Amino acid sequence: MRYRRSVMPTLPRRIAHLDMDAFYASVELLRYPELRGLPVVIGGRGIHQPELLTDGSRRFARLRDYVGRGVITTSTYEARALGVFSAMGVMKAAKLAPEAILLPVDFDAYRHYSRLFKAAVRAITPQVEDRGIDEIYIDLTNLPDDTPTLARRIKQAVKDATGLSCSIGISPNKLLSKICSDLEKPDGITLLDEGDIARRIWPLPVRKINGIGPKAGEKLAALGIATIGQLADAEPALLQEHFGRSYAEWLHQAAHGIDERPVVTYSEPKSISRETTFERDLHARRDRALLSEIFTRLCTGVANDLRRKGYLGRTIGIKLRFEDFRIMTRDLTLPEPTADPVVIRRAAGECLRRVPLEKKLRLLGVRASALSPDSASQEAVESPQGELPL
Ligand code: TTP
Ligand code: MG
Ligand code: MG
Repeated sequence: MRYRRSVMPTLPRRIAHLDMDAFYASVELLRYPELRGLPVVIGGRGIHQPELLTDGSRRFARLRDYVGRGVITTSTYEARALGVFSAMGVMKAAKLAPEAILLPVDFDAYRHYSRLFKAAVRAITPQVEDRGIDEIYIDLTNLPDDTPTLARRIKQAVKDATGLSCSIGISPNKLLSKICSDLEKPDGITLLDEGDIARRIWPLPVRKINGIGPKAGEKLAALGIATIGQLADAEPALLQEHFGRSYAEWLHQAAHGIDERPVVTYSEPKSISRETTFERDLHARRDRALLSEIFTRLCTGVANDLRRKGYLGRTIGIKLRFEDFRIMTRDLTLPEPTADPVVIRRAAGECLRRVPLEKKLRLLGVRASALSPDSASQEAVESPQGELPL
């Protein structure tokens, strides 16, 4: 006997793509607010670090001072107005905008703000797909509010958490939303449904479709296909001849704004741990010095992992495996969450004292759980030194 699948009314999908505005440059402007409104380029090295002068002001490097083969990671919109964009050689950019400010790249800072903005959105909904340092997809379908309200709320949450602006595109799928988020940058909200495809999407160049790279773009251009609309009109047989069946089918669907891919969420880690199996079984007393060294290294490793991933842990635990393979765990919960290696080492040490250690040990592990995102950064950014807490 066959059962019919129960028919649930499915809501039309509402998928958002959020992309931070001039991301690396905007993070730098948080610590150097005096550069707001100026053409600023990120792509320098350590020697281009701003110099703090005795009167408290800073001296910044200029593009014209640059010698070398580096490329620009990004630029402020003021620099873009002068023709300076991502991936351009810095020396070439210096010809276009010699007076533009040049700052060195600080990936740790950008990763830190990346975690902050993503955590802010995840506090609104966990339906978030991470797509790299400055962008995410968000599935809004099952949220109760209307789409413009949600878009404003998400942008405000990102602003409150980071001080940064972003642009959001919302449509029935990821493909269209990715295109949309770029249409009204910076600080934009672009809503689009199927009825808008012909007017807003078809006039755009084919390269605006995520998945049509420089090579496919050139091949399409050679076929006289420049816009998404022309691609939508192209003969399927012609596309198949030049691109093979599956890519040709995808091109056709993409040009018609069809994309069924789901938003793939990633769940936050529940714990972060490090463990090691010893080369030979160790005795708690006789191998005390070595055990202590390994134990400290594990704690430092957990602390570093927490910091790198942007979490604090409140519960610290240990795991032991004895020579007879029995496993024992102990943990304790701290009054405050931490990523401090000294605090973690002390807590783990207390756990260890609660274990009888007559037998030899095969394995030792340290774990931090009850994780929370580490958002203790804003104060430091606003501190007079302007140093990021990294
Ligand atoms: P993007 O989102 O492409 O650019 P953006 O955030 O700087 O500017 P927009 O307002 O147009 O979104 O990239 C995000 C970050 O990735 C960017 O700030 C720097 C880095 N990046 C590179 O390092 N090299 C590149 O070629 C690009 C495109 C980006
Ligand atoms: Mg961006
Ligand atoms: Mg981006």
